[in-house]
Amino acid sequence: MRLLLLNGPNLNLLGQREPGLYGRQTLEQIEQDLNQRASAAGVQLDCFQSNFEGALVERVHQAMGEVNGILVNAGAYTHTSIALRDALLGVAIPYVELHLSNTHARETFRHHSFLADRAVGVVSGFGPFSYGLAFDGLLNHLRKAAV
Ligand code: CA2
Repeated sequence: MRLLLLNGPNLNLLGQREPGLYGRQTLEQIEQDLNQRASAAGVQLDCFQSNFEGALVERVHQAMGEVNGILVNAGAYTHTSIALRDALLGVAIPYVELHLSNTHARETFRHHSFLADRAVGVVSGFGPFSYGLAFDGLLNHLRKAAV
């Protein structure tokens, strides 16, 4: 089993700014924690972060035929990117959308997601713990589907 973790714009700043909103863990620490969870579960995890929409789209294309599932925190592109939605639907890889913050408790422009309606599920509001919850949810979904 191979999973891909995708992080979108500004998430490379995690741990350095706005700890009240996004927590104190850096993206590197979050990726390390998730990698530990993955190896304990016998799963291979690839991690990719970009501030560029096209780079995220291309990484999704690369995943086609190689990856069983995608964990995606698309950051602000969640609320704007039809291109990322089209890429995820185009490769037909099951994905879980996740957010550190509860986007529904924030500005109204964060309430809409271009990814959520076709996701296996959405996890939002648990800080860095959202990544672990999303990982468990996706893995459970994929293992159930494989039986
Ligand atoms: O809550 C989330 O995970 C978000 O995806 C974070 C995005 C935001 O646009 C989404 O609405 C919800 C913003 C990521 C910005 O990350 C920063 C981290 C540290 C300092 C500044 C920005």
